[in-house]
Amino acid sequence: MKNKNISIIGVPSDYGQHRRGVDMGPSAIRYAGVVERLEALGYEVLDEGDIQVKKGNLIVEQNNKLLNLNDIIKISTELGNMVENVLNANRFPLVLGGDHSIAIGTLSGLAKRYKNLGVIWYDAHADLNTPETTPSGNIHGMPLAVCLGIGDDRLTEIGGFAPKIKPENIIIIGARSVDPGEKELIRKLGIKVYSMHEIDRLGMTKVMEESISYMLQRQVDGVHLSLDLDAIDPLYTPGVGTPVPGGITYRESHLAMEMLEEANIITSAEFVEVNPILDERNKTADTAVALMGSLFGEKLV
Ligand code: HAR
Ligand code: MN
Ligand code: MN
Ligand code: MN
Repeated sequence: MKNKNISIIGVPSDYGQHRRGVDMGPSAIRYAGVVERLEALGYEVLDEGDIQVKKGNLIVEQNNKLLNLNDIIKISTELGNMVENVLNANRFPLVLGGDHSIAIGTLSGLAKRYKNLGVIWYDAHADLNTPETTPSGNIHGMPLAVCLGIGDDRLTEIGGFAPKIKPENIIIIGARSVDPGEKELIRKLGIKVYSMHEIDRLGMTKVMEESISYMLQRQVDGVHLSLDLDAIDPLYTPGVGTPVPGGITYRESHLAMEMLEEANIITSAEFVEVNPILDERNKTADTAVALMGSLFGEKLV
């Protein structure tokens, strides 16, 4: 990584989905040794602490297509400002979730700086739902659509402008649970997707080679890695709220991170959906930190 100064931002939010515990994700990742791991690689790591998130019982309303909207607006706005400040200090933002709705905040901060941002969305899901297509009302199924300016204005306009990113600058890797409305949007917008089918067929090496050259061809001014731990097979990351079998392996994921590091294209990252309550001995947070090791240049030998 070119930037040797990393700022860690924790976002202990579980407002984007129904299962409690993902708000403890940042703590679990810290316990798994993220700061020490990155410092050992020669980075100057500053833990900025957590974004303030109100604790309490989530009210699960029926027929609500935007659950916990107001809390998510508040968290996203604060996170966007924080990410912007970190970029202004010329530091690398490393955001720890929290459920994937936090990407709305991360991207709103990144988009202030990067006008042609590339996004690698490493996920079992496409997160392209809208209030019209959502099967759950959970906002963690919507952040990629929101960043494209599609969805409720109160979310798309966070930070004061929309859209944050262009459809042709996105690559989704690991998809295997995609809703009908999301499939339609992928086709309509021509979003590049390497589903599990393409990963099986081409192998991760080719998938990453193609992804890296695609980003270079797009002449992006930065690349954000949004890594949802459920992209990886639940064998290795059981501590996620919406596990889907048939995922990316542990080694394939390391290979992907190693290739991104060699290509030197990543300018920000977030690791989301770690839920310690559903986990086995902090395995998922350990995997997250191990993958960060590879992303930031750790070598096996
Ligand atoms: N697509 C489903 C929905 O919208 C499930 C989304 C699950 N999401 C995540 N994020 N874990 O990737 O509710
Ligand atoms: Mn909570
Ligand atoms: Mn996701
Ligand atoms: Mn997911």
